[in-house]
Amino acid sequence: VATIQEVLKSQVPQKQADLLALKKEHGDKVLGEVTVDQCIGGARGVKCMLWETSNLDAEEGIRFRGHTIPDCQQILPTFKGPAGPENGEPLLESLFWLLLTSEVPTKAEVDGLTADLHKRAASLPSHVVPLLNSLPKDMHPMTQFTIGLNAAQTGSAFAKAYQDGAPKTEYHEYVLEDVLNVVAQLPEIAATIYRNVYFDGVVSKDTSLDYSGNFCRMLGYDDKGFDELMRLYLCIHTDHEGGNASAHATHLVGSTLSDPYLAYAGGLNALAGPLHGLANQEVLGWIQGIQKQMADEGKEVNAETITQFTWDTLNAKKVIPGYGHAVLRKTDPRYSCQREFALKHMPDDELFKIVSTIYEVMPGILTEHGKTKNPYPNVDSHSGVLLWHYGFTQFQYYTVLFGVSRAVGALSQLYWDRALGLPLERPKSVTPEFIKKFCESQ
Ligand code: AMX
Repeated sequence: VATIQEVLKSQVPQKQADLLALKKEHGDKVLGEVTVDQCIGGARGVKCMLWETSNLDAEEGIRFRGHTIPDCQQILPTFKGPAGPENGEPLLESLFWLLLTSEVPTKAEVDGLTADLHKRAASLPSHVVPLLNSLPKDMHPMTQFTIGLNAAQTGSAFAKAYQDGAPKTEYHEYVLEDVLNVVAQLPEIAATIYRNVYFDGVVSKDTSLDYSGNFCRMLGYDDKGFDELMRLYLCIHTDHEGGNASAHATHLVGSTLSDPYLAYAGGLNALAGPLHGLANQEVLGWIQGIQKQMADEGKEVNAETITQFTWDTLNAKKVIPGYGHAVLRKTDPRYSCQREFALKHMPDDELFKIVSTIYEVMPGILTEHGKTKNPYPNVDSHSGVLLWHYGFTQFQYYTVLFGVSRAVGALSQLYWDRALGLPLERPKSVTPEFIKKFCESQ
């Protein structure tokens, strides 16, 4: 059975040659132009970043190495073994393999990766958990998460190799070590925070399970339904092409040859913003806001009262969390697959019914409001209600789960950034005076 390191090693020379050939043949072609609106408006739609692992289509949504989420549910190995929805959701390790190598792994290969990650988890530096234990319980879990990951950076193989004078051509070998170690170590950092903030601080492992199952035990959940949810959750949050803030931040920081620990800590800080990953906590807060107000007013939460509450939010100049997207123009397939999961496992859940009613009315309201380019729900609109169903109600923590998953996509790409020798990222900025002068001279 091949290891992921062996598969990657055999792929690197060809990929390097392919990229060189692409540059040589097409290096001077124009991919697009940049308007003043785009320059001022957050570079929306500007094609200026290479990303291997996934691609996002505005209508169709995400493809991981060319595979949609429903494809992945058909072809990737599951906990029970062979691929296929009858055997449950894909394993995170299966998707990790696919994102890194672009190949669909066998169950034996995935099991090898699971065992390797369990082994690597034990190398979390011994000062990290005591440091996490010392943090104030009211510090936001995402802040604790980046502190934990930054602290684990003392174990970086790449940082050491760089100091020891490793040649450029070998960087990616050390980066791969770090990428695997970070992914392996994040569950313990994340679970320690959860157990510290909300419970007794005790983290128990079960390495007879897969990555997600073991993570659930570490968080303190022992429920096969929740294990399956976590497998799906961790798969769908991994990657969303390169331009989103967490992936882009990881890529940018890594381009300075910061090691994968520091680079992904940058990604986590971006994920912690309410317009990005923190939206999953905001959604639950928003729904609770409706529930409380309606309870106070003796009213039901239904299409009519949700509509009123939505307008109140919009009129207060706030966004509706979980709706809208910078690229997508249709319902996010990550939303749809979570909805499928809910319909299958919890069709009568009260909160799910509220989320469904929101989905019925929100696109119409946002369209009438007339601002957002995409009135449909994104991934964060649905994830919280599923967690809540299994008793995971500490929604201030939800973005940490997103962060465990996003590491897999952002760091798979970071491996290829170094294997392909991609350079320091450094776009050109311009002053308002420049724009004015330049445009007036046209
Ligand atoms: N509610 C209210 N207004 C919204 C809105 C929403 N859900 N989504 C967009 N708008 C507004 C914008 O604030 C902007 O208003 P402005 O002109 O006054 O500045 C206008 O509509 C145009 O925005 P856009 O081009 O449609 O979106 P964008 O690319 O600038 O931003 C996003 C995308 C996701 C930040 C935005 O849709 C938003 O704030 N959504 C709510 C937060 C959210 O769910 N974030 C999670 C996204 C997924 C993820 O990263 N995990």
